[in-house]
Amino acid sequence: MIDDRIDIVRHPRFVTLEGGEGAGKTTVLNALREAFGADGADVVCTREPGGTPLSERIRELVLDPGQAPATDETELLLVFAARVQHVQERIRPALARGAWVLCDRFTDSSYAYQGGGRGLDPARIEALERDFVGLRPGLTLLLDVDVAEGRARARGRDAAPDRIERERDEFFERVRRTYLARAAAEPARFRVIDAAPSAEAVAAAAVAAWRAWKTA
Ligand code: T5A
Repeated sequence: MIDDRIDIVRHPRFVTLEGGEGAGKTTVLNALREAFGADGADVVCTREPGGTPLSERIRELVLDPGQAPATDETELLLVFAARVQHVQERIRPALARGAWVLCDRFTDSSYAYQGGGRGLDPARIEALERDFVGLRPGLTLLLDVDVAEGRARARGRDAAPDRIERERDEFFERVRRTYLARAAAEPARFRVIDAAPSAEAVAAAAVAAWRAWKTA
């Protein structure tokens, strides 16, 4: 049998932001976009699930609280379907033309939420990553904050909680533990940012971590 699986390759111009609910990724993404621009870099900012018209429609299915309950496996396959489209249609072409890609969440979210949160076997997630994605970030900034604090921040926004935000605290504790375990296992790729201080301080720490990594 021919093994046509793709290897997982880290790309140095692919940067991702990860973290639990309300960690401040959106705030940090805006600061990083400015910093990239100030350095004269061509940068594509995008998010997951989403980033292409089809992937954004899948996002609606995944997060819609009115959607009939999905099985954990269906949820996993939906986020990967969105990711495969996103990688092929948007991320790889941007990297190929020399741009940086800054993405709010990527495959680490699947390990944290579907693996840690839902309890799915990480080996199955890795099989999907290897067979259909084949790409890892050069740098992942993990914004780490206490679950209660992050959830309080997320609740402070106007938007109603989505399907995943309605999960219990224990779910998000497992998500956090999974993220921290992944960061410990891949120290060359991850930088863990303490997301407890003010939004401005967290954004400044994230920009400094990116600059230090870029020049290392
Ligand atoms: N998902 C995603 C999966 O389950 N599997 C997958 O594979 C993928 C890719 C996506 C959901 O999908 C799940 C994970 C998620 O549940 P999302 O919109 O990306 O949804 O994720 P959320 O974490 O829900 O996004 P949030 O908008 O809640 O969090 P952010 O972006 O981390 O936080 P942000 O910047 O919007 O800030 C939230 C609030 O806190 C304030 C902000 O002003 C804002 O009001 N804030 C701070 N307040 C005090 N101190 C700070 N340091 C603050 N930083 C921000």
